[in-house]
Amino acid sequence: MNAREPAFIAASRSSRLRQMLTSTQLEFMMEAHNGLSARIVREAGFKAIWGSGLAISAQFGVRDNNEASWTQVVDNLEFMADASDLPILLDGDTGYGNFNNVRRLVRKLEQRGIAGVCIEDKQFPKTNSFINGERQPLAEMDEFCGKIKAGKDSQNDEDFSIVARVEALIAGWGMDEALRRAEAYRQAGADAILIHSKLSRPDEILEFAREWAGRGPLVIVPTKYYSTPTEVFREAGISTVIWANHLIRASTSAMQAVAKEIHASETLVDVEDRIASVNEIFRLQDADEYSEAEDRYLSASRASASAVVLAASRGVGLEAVTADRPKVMLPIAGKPLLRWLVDAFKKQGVNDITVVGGYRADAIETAGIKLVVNERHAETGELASLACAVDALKSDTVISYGDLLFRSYIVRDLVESEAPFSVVVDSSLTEPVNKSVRDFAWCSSPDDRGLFGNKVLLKRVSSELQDADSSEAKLPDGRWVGLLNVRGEGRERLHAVLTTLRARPDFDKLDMPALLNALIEAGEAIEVQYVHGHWRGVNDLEDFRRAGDFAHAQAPLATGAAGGEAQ
Ligand code: SPV
Ligand code: MG
Repeated sequence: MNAREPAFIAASRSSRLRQMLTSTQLEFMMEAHNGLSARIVREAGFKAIWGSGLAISAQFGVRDNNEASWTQVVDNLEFMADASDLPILLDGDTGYGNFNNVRRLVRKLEQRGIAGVCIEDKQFPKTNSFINGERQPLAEMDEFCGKIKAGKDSQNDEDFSIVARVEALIAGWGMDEALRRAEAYRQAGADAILIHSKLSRPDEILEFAREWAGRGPLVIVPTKYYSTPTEVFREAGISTVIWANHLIRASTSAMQAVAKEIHASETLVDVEDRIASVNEIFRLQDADEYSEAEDRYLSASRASASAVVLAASRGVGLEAVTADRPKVMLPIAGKPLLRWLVDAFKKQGVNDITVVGGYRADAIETAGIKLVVNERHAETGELASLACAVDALKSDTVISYGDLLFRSYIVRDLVESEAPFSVVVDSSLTEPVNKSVRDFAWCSSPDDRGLFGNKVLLKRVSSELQDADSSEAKLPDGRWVGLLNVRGEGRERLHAVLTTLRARPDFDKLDMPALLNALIEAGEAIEVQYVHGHWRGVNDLEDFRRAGDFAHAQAPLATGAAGGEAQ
């Protein structure tokens, strides 16, 4: 069983509707006309929905004259039944034809989980009872009884209900005719009688109820005699009251007022707080369930769907150009450094990008990214920033420094790696060319281009060339460029190691190499993807100056000097 399903088997919708009709207490049904309103009716606490012909026609923008075809109505009901688990009683007008159309209607309604149908004794195509009701021809009584019998004979679910609606009072045929018809319809098998009235007082309904004397459930629609206290219906022994059109009317007033106001004011500012928020719409659509399902079903098949970009620092050595922005917002060849990075990720299908800002996070452009802020950026290091984004590590994730430019194949190869952990190491940098070069990487074997494709593992990353713990001072095999891909089960292991590190008193000072080394110490294999140049880090003014040339060379149709040179 699905974990979301309740442990008990809930009564079917049709049996719940039947119970409402036959119960001795007064019950209520609220109109709905589409999936959203059906959900709203359920949330309001109603036990059943009236699938109003008037309201469904109106939301399609057509008249209540069978202008919408019966299949269009039934398709609409399917959305309503999907959006709400309440029983729905369809206002099936005259049954859309003769006995045969009623048979087919009942079967199709059952297939779509509709609990019952109400048919009225007028002729097809009908007109709403409140428009010249007295001019409308009634169906021949026996023919209508045949429709009821045909409907009852064709239902597979014994709880499916057919409600017979008597229009004799609407059409001016009098009380006796109304009672005569109601009795004939009861004997034909109707599960309840809907007695309709267009008077502003409930007199004829109450008289009918008295004469009817409890021979079967009575349903009423007090649209016109709305001011009658509900207690009067209860005392009259009515089974069910239908509030038949109040949601379509409520939404119409709201839409008219808001449309008029926005048109006149040419701004949204005055209406925003008075209408449902976009998030409320998402909630009614059950958007969270979609996100959960996406995590369950999509992430496994994606190479890598998300990235965390560490962008909290101002940039040591870049103070002259970062007074009003963090390093990642420095303009490189016409766009911010961060935008180059984000565009490169998006090009490889890494669309869910979380940027951890800190210094002047307010200046970070947030289009296409999620921004989280490490409020303690001034006194903390990279791992504290990463910890701010742990929620983003729900799918396969590339963790990246924010100050990188690279050729697109580097990210493509990284996200295609099957390993739980993989990093990019540049084998062209094995010596400290200047003080900003850091993150030297020692690997299980050097970059032997002849053995391209061989599995190489990371052994250690450090900014110190001399390894204090090692007896031999071996030259590094390259430099970690600041890209780590975490895939599949690697995510939980990274979480575990991060949790251990967080318990350390010096956690606030730890950087990404500390995480890589801790993973290795915990026994994790971190695969190395060697590159030879083809990337740039922006660590000082000199890097910043040269980054523009590199970026230009990556732009479409660039004629820059990227060539075969190791950029
Ligand atoms: C409907 O809601 O479409 C009805 C009720 O049939 S009434 O409009 O009152 O006829
Ligand atoms: Mg109707």
